[in-house]
Amino acid sequence: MAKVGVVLGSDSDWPVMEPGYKILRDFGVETEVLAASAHRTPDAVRSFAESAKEKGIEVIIAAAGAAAHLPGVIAACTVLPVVGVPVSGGALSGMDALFSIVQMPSGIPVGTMAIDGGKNAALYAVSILALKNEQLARSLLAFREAQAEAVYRKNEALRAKIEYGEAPER
Ligand code: RP5
Repeated sequence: MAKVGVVLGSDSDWPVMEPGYKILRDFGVETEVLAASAHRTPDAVRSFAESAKEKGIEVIIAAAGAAAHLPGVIAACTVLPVVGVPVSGGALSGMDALFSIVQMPSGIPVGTMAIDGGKNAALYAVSILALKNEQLARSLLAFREAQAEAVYRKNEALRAKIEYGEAPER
C-alpha cells in the first residue's frame, strides 16, 4: 500500500496536520508521522529523508512554522515529492513560514500549500499516489462528488432561509 511520510517541525504543529492525517487515514493511505526539526534535530530529519524511499514512502508532507526550513531540507535529501505546509502562529502569523517554504532555490522544488493547509496537503499527496493507483483515483473522485453535493445542499438551505426572511447563519 502507498505510504506517505508526515514530518512536523514540532509536536505543536500537529493541530494543523491532524485534519490531513485523518484524510489520509480515510483514504486508506498508510502514514508515518515524525516530529523532527531542521534546526533542533537535523540528523533525525536527514536520516528520515534519506531512508524514506526504501521504507516505501512515495510522498513526504512537511509542516513547519516560523523560519520553516524543514520541507526544503527534506527536499534536499531525497528525490521524493515534498509537499510543504507553512504553519501559522508566532509574530508573523505564518507569513514567515510561507516565504521560507515557497521561495526554494531553483533545482530543489517543494510544492507549497496555503498557510495551515494541512488538509489540502493530504489531498495533494493522495492525487500524486492516485496517478498509479486506480482505487485511490476512484476514491478521490467520490470525495469530490460528495463535496459538491454538500455545497448544493448548503445552497438549497441558504436559499430557503432567505426566502423565509431569515438571515443566513454564518
Ligand atoms: C518551528 O517552530 C516549528 O515547526 C513550529 O511551528 C515552531 C514552534 O516550535 P515549538 O517551539 O512549539 O517547538 O520550527
